[in-house]
Parts: sequence; C-alpha cells; structure tokens
Amino acid sequence: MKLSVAAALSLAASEASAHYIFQQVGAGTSVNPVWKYIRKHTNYNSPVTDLTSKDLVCNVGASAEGVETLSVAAGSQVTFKTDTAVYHQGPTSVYLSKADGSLSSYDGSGGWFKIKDWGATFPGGEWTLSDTYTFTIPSCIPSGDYLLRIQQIGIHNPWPAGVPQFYLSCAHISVTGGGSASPATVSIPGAFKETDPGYTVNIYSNFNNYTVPGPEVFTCSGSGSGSGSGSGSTTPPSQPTTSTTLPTSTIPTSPSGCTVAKYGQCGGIGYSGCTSCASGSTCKIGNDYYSQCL
Ligand SMILES: *[C@@H]1O[C@H](CO)[C@@H](O)[C@H](O)[C@H]1NC(C)=O
Ligand SMILES: [Cu+2]
Repeated sequence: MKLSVAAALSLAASEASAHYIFQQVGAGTSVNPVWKYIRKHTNYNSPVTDLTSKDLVCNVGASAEGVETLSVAAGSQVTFKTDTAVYHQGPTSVYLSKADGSLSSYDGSGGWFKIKDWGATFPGGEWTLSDTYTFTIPSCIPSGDYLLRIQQIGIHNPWPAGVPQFYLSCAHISVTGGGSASPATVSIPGAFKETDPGYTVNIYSNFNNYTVPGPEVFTCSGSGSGSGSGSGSTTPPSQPTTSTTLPTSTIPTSPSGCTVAKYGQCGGIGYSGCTSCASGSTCKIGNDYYSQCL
C-alpha cells in the first residue's frame, strides 16, 4: 500500500503525539469514567496558545452536552486525572466560576477565581508533574453549580521564541454545604498576559523564583479576596541563588534574527533551527516532533 505524503504525515502526527488530556475527575481521590463530568473538547491532546481566545475557557470545541454534574461538599477534596502524565515543565492551577444559570448553558464568561497552584519549588525549580492532581474546594464558597477548570501551562519552550502551552479542561460540579464568601474574580480569557513573569520566564537560565500566572489563590482565611498580600509565588525572591545549568543541546534557542517562512518547520523535539515565524504566520504545534509556521 502506498501512502501519500500528507497521509503519512498525519499518521505520524497521530502516533507521535503524546501530550496529555485532563479527562477524568472525581470527589475525594478517586475518579470517574472519562468525560462523565468533564466537557469533552475537540483539541485531542493539543494545547491552546492564544491568550485572547475563548478556547482558553474550557478548550477548543468544549461541549456541555451530556455532561453530568459531580456533587462535591465544600471543604472536601476533588481529583483530576490525565490520560498521560503531565511532562512539560510548568505550573498547574485550578479555577472555579459560578454558573449564573444552568451549567449546561453556562459558557464561563462570568468571573473566575483560583483555588490552587502547583508552582515551582527551589532550589532546582522542580514542578509537580503527575497524572493526578488532588486539591480542596474552599469550605466558605457559596453552594451551587460551578465550572471547575484545571490548567497546566507548558513553559518548556521559553517565550518569545516559544509560546507557553495551555492544557486544560472544565468539569461540572455542584458544591454543597458552602458558606457566604465572595471571592474576587477575573475573566478568562484576560487573566493571563504576555507580560506575566510566569509566562515570559526562561526556566533554563537563572531560574530562582517563579510566580504562577493569574490572580492569587483564594483562601477562606483571607487571601485572594482583594485584601491578601500573598501571591502565586511559591518561594520568596530572596532564595539563595542556585541555578541549574542544562546541557546546551536541551536549551531551545533561536539563532537570533532569523525567521521561518510560512509552512516551514519552527519547532519540535530534536529541531534546532529558527523558531520565529515570518510575519503573518505563527508557530503551531503539529506534534511533539513538528511545529509549523501557519
Ligand atoms: C522573581 O522575583 C522577582 C523579584 O520579586 C520578580 O521581579 C520576578 O518577576 C520573579 N520572576 C518570576 C519568574 O516569577
Ligand atoms: Cu509537547
């Protein structure tokens, strides 16, 4: 059998892709069948990279159809699970947004607040890379229906040569036995900016502290409600300076000043060429081994 180049390429793409999808969720530390309580999206295991896109809310083509609502007691634990363990370095966060009507018709355009960050620990700049993320629903938030959104940002290809990658999904939950707190909220898209230090940071160079993008984490004891002074940083900036130097071959760098013509390769494992696309095109991930200016 003869395959056309295009068919062979797309076969290779589907086989080589091994990113991760947040596709299971559950109360406590167990999880339920895939997509039972999570909006199924059409992005397979690809990331969202446009900071202004609606796709940043619940992922590309996310559908509420047939999604059931998971009942969760305020103050109790919830767990998300991926198909393949998260492996791109970067932070993971969890957000909530209260539905202003029924969850099945709520598009996430209301306010969001953050309830959990897994940032970097120092020295070393270690990340929590796992297939399982367990966190606690704050005990003081009002009862009711919420979109529960988990997001991991792959920052392994430093900006601006590379673009941080958002892997994310939204679950439907109903919080019971809550309180009367009113967390300060942000909009998604809107909460993440190309000027956030946690977005622009180069983790291969003098990486000594890290602030997770987005608002501060809301807690019932005060922070995140507009008056707290904490931040997403998991380490004070005054940590001793111990930078880890990686072998040059693993540092994605772009020969300065070069640009890749439209349709040319601009990234992928083992690729060491130019990563900036000619104006009018942007670097899109095809799979781990091939990104193209489109
Ligand atoms: C590290 O801390 C400094 C000083 O507070 C801050 O300016 C910088 O943005 C932080 N870097 C990251 C990546 O969060
Ligand atoms: Cu990748």
